[in-house]
Amino acid sequence: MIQTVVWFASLFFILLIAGVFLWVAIKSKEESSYEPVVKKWYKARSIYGILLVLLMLVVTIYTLRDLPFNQPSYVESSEIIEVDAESFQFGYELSQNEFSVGDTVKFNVTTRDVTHGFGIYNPDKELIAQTQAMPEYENSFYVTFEDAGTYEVLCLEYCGLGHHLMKVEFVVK
Ligand SMILES: [Cu+2]
Repeated sequence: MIQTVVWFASLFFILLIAGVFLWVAIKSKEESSYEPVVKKWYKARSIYGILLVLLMLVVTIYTLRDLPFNQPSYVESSEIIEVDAESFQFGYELSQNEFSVGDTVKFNVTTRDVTHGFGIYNPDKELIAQTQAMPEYENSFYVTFEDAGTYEVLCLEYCGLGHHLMKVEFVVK
């Protein structure tokens, strides 16, 4: 379905661009004064520019208003479970594979070889948290598990021929 839409949209825009080129080619033989054209379209360009800046401002504020993402969601007194997560070609090793609902876990992520991704998917296959696994470096983030079930960690960065095999599961009870 999407493929068909993309195909027709591409065809439409190709024909549109071809049409514009054809129109310009035909019109180029006509003599006319350039001055009013420049004046008119410079004004249009200024308005377009201002609208674009305003639009980008709105989009930026709207999409970044939740920053910084994934800040610790625990209260000072609550207990944090630290989990060491080591990535390698092609898999993961977690120091703990079982948690309880409500647990706040701090994942310390690193890699033995090349750079990998570390993305946690909840039982509904939604990405809930992710970071990069970098050699000789430790990236940490916090997750509080609210749903019981089997979670999956998948690699989000192409890291070699076995990239698609990189996966580890853990359980929240
Ligand atoms: Cu990987």
